[in-house]
Amino acid sequence: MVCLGLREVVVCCILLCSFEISFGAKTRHFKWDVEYMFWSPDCKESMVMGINGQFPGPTIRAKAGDTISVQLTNKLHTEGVLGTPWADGTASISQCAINPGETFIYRFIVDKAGTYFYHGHFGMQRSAGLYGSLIVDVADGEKEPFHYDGEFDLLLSDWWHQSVHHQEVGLSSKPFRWIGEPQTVLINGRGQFNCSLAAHFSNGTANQCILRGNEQCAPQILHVLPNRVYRLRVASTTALASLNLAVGNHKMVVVEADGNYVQPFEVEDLDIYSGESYSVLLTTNQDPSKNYWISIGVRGRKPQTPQALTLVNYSPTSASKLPISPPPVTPTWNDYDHSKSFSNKIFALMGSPKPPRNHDRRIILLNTQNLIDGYTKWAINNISLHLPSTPYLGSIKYSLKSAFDNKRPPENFASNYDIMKPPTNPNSTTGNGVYMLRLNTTVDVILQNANALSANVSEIHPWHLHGHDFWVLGYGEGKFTKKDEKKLNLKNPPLRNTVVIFPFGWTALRFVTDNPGVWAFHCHIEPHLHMGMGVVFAEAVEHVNDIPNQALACGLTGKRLMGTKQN
Ligand SMILES: *[C@@H]1O[C@H](CO)[C@@H](O)[C@H](O)[C@H]1NC(C)=O
Ligand SMILES: *[C@@H]1O[C@H](CO)[C@@H](O)[C@H](O)[C@H]1NC(C)=O
Ligand SMILES: *[C@@H]1O[C@H](CO)[C@@H](O)[C@H](O)[C@H]1NC(C)=O
Ligand SMILES: *[C@@H]1O[C@H](CO)[C@@H](O)[C@H](O)[C@H]1NC(C)=O
Ligand SMILES: *[C@@H]1O[C@H](CO)[C@@H](O)[C@H](O)[C@H]1NC(C)=O
Ligand SMILES: *[C@@H]1O[C@H](CO)[C@@H](O)[C@H](O)[C@H]1NC(C)=O
Ligand SMILES: [Cu+2]
Repeated sequence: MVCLGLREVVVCCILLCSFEISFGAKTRHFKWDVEYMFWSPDCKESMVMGINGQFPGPTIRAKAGDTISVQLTNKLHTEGVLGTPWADGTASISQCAINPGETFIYRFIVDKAGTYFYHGHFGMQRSAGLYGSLIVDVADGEKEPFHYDGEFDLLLSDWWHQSVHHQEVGLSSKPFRWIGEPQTVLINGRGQFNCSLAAHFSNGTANQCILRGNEQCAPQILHVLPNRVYRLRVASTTALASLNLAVGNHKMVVVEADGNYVQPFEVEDLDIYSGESYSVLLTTNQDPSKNYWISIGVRGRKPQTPQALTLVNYSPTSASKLPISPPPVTPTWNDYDHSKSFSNKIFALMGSPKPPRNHDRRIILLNTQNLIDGYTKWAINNISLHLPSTPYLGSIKYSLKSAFDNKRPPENFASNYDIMKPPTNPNSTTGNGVYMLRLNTTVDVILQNANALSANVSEIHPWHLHGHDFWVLGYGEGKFTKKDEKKLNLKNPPLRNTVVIFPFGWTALRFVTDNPGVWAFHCHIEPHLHMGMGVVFAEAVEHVNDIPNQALACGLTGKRLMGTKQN
C-alpha cells in the first residue's frame, strides 16, 4: 500500500529531491477538506469521513517522479486528522496531528509506479472511511512489463454500523468489548447490507439486491469488451477482514504486489490482507452474452459478513442480467493451506533488486495477546505500544529524552516461551521505546506468531512497515529456529510493504536502512494497532534535516519551538 514512495516530506527531500526528479515530472496539487457527512455505503445511512464531500476520498493519479501536494484542512469538529501515505504521516511518530480547523500541506514524491492507497492514521479513522486510491503510472517513456487494454480500481474495505467512537470505547473498556465482524464488505465504498446475494440467489430475489439502492451504494459494474486484457488494481484498506477475491469463470494473473512487479502467476482466486495491494490481469475470453460475478469473501476469521459482489459485464444489452450460476464461493475461512500456498507463489520479477546476502542485525518480534491491568492488549516481546504525546521524529532529532521511554525494547523473547499455548502469565506492560537503527545496515525482522489468550487460537496479522519496502524471505510453521535460516529465499524474494504472519507461524523479512526517519511497523488491523500491536524504528535520525515546524507544533517539541521563537 501506501507508504513506500510516500515519505515524510523532509525525508523525501533529503533522499529524493536531489536526484530523483526527472524531467517532465509535474507537481500535482490537491486541496482537500476532511469532514464527517451522512452517507449510505451499504444502503443504510451512517456517518462517514469524507474528503471534499466524497466517499471514498478522491483518487490521486500521478506519474512516477511527480510531486504530490495535498493541502488538507481538518473540518472535523472534535479530532485531529492525519494521512499515512500523504507524508507517511503517523500521528505521534513523525508529526503532530492536524487539529480541527488546521491545514497541513503534504508534499511527497511518488517515486515508483504501482497501485497504492492512502488513509487516515489517527485513532481509528480508517474504520470511519478516511481513505482513497493512489495510482502511479510509469514515467513518460517507460513501459510496464506487461500489456493491458484497460483497467479498474477495486478498493476494498469493511464497514460497521456502530460508530468508530463506540468501537474505540469498547476496545478500551474493562471488560473488553470486541467490535465484532463487519456488517458489510465494500467495493469502492459500496455494498449491500442484509442482502446476501449468495443466499438470495437461488430463489430469484437476487435482482432486488444487486441493483438495489441509490447512487451511493449501487455496485459499480465492470463494463468490458470481449477478448481484451484488463488490469484490476485491487487494494485492501479493511480495518479487520482478510479477504479473498474470485471472478466467475475467469482466472487471473498476478503481476504486481504493493507497488512491486512480481513473477506473473495464474490463480483462481486472490488472497488480500489489510494494507496490501495487487494488480491482476483478467482476459475477457468467456461467452460475451453473459455476465460474471466478482465475489469477495472473508478469510481467517469465522465470517459473519456476506460476500461482497459486483458484475463483469461484456455487452451493454445485457448490463442488468444476472449470471446464471451462483457467485464463486471463496475458500473456507480457515483453509490456511490455501492462503499459504498463495503467499508462497509470490516471487520478485526477474531483474528486481536482490537482498544483501547477510544481515547485520536480527530483531525477533513475538506477537502475543495479553492483559494489562485487566484490559485486553496485544504486545510485542511483552510490550504493548502506547504512543507518546510528542512525535518521535522531533524528540529524537532534538534529544528531548523525556519524551519517550529511553530503555531499548527487547530484540528477542525468552527461549522457553511456548508459542503453542496461551501465556502462562498473561500480564504485560505498555511502553513506547524505540529500536534505533544505524544508517546502511541490513536488518532482519522475524515476526513470530503465538497462541492468543484463548487456547488453540492464533490469529492472522498483516504487518505493515512505513518508510520502506522489505524483502519477504519466507514463512514457516511453529517457532523460528536456526534450521529455518537455510530455507530463507535470498534468490528472488518479493519486495513488499505489508506481509502476513499465519497462525502459529513465523515470517522473515529483510531491509536496508537507507531512509532516515522514524517509522512505525505495526499490524494493519486497526483494532490490533489500537490495542498496542506495533513497534517503532528510528533510522539514522541524525541525517534528517529541516523538519517543518508544523510537524513539531505539539508536545515537548512544541514547547521547544515556542522557546526558539522568543529568542
Ligand atoms: C433484512 O431484510 C429483511 C427482508 O428483506 C427484513 O425483514 C429484515 O428485518 C432485515 N434485517 C435487518 C437486520 O435489517
Ligand atoms: C429465499 O430467500 C430468503 C432470504 O434468504 C429465505 O428466507 C427463503 O427461505 C428463501 N426461499 C426459498 C424458497 O429458498
Ligand atoms: C496480573 O495482574 C493482575 C492485576 O491486573 C494481578 O491481580 C494478577 O495477580 C497478575 N497475575 C500474575 C500471574 O502475575
Ligand atoms: C511480561 O511482563 C509482565 C509484567 O512485567 C510479567 O509479569 C510477565 O512475566 C512477562 N511475561 C513474559 C513472557 O516475559
Ligand atoms: C553501505 O554498506 C555497504 C556494505 O556494508 C557498503 O559497500 C556501502 O558503500 C555503504 N553505503 C553507504 C552509502 O554508506
Ligand atoms: C486444544 O487443542 C488440543 C490439541 O488438539 C486439545 O487437546 C485441547 O482440548 C484443545 N483445547 C481447547 C480449549 O479447545
Ligand atoms: Cu493484528
